[in-house]
Amino acid sequence: MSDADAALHEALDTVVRRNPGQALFRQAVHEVLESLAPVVKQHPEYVEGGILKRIIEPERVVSFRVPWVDDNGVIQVQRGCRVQFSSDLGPYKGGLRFHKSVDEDTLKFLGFEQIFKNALTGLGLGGGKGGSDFDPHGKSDGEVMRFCQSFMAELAHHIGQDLDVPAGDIGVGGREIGYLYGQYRKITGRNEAGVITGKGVGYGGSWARTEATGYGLVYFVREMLQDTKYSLEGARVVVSGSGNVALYAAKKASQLGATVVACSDSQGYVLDEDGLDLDLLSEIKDVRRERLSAYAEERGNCTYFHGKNVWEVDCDIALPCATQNELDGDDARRLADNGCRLIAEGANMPCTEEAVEVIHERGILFGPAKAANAGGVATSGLEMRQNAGRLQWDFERVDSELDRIMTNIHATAAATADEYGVPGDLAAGANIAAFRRVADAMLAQGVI
Ligand code: NDP
Ligand code: 2IT
Repeated sequence: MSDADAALHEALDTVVRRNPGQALFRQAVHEVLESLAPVVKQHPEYVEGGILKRIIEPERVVSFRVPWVDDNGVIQVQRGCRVQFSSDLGPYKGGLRFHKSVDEDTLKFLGFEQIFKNALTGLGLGGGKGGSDFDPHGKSDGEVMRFCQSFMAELAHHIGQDLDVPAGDIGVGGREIGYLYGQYRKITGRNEAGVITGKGVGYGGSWARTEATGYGLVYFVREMLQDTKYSLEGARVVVSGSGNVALYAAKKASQLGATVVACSDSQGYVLDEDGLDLDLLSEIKDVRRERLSAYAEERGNCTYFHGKNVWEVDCDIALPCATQNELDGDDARRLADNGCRLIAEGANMPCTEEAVEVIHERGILFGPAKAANAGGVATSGLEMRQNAGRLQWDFERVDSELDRIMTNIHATAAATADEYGVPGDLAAGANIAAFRRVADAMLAQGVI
């Protein structure tokens, strides 16, 4: 075994030994290390500089109690956490997830992914992730506000515009960001707009941040389809999820001529052969905060499948935009059998390792999350720039900057895949390009 292979094995063994039971974190690290052999062989300085040993250990993990009072006057306690993974390229940057499944494993996997995704944006952002096992479903506005305030009462001690800049993720949208930012201002007594991104456009937010992840995903898909005989025009598209990423991916795909026939939530999926009515979907999910079943009831002439798997719907393009490991090997086989040509990840790590193998075997084009969904955090980076300059760009400017960044990420991943002998493998290309940026910054800054 070469020194490079030995170092890669040792890094994965260390992750497994040091983080017992943390299967998601292991999966995320394995996926990256697996693609690094060619680059680590060519650059022995990465092994000598201890890069692999250092990059798998978060710089800091903060875990804290979050007590809050529900509408019945009963005291509830959640656990909050922030994983500050890497600050080699800039302040820690990454979203907050509120979902009942959140634990340290989830946040380490997401924080690890974020390091590389953020490196690809080229905007000088480190990697982090945070959240809580709080479940916003069915909670009143007052309960959500009190929870956010309690969460921020502790988190405020650990973040700052030059230190760590959170944003949204599952269960954290515009409403939650508003409550979190308000509480940060109350605690610090300062207007420090760049401390959090995804703010409303009326109080320091950026135009197009809400749309950015979904729009960016579809710009990336457009680039993937260049020089192929396929296009978004006339394509039949399925998205999973019906939250922020899914909704705006569906919107941009339809603007570019595709028909988006299905989307889902954790309880089932809706099939609408005429193409989803995205205004109605947005009203039901975003404004009324109701379930997807309500869409089917109001829309009529479409079908809601309770408890069923959205990947059984045949399509040309599949965009998993819900959560991790939501598309497995069998789903990938079924999609391939049904003629699917392209799968691009809007969610973080939505395809299992087996699914990714099947996707490669069956010759389906694959857009990996770190590259394909980087538009959200890239636009957060643009929001930080606007905040630093105390100015606000218009929608068109931010959107065209987002398009340029996504086009550039695609070109970088493709060129790096060619350079390292894995042509067409955008996952390997993205991992290698991102790793090189972070590793070079780590070497330059010494052992810290
Ligand atoms: P939202 O909370 O807006 O929406 C999440 C959607 O996914 C909902 O439809 C939800 O259904 C569904 N979902 C969540 N958990 C599960 C589950 N365990 N099984 C099935 N469905 C589930 O989140 P976002 O749209 O912001 O995030 C979606 C994905 O995109 C996540 O992986 C996130 O990390 C990633 N991402 C988000 C970015 C952003 O800017 N927001 C940026 C880059 C990536 P239900 O309501 O029934 O729970
Ligand atoms: O997974 C992600 O990239 C996000 N949830 C967005 C992070 C951010 O800081 O905008």
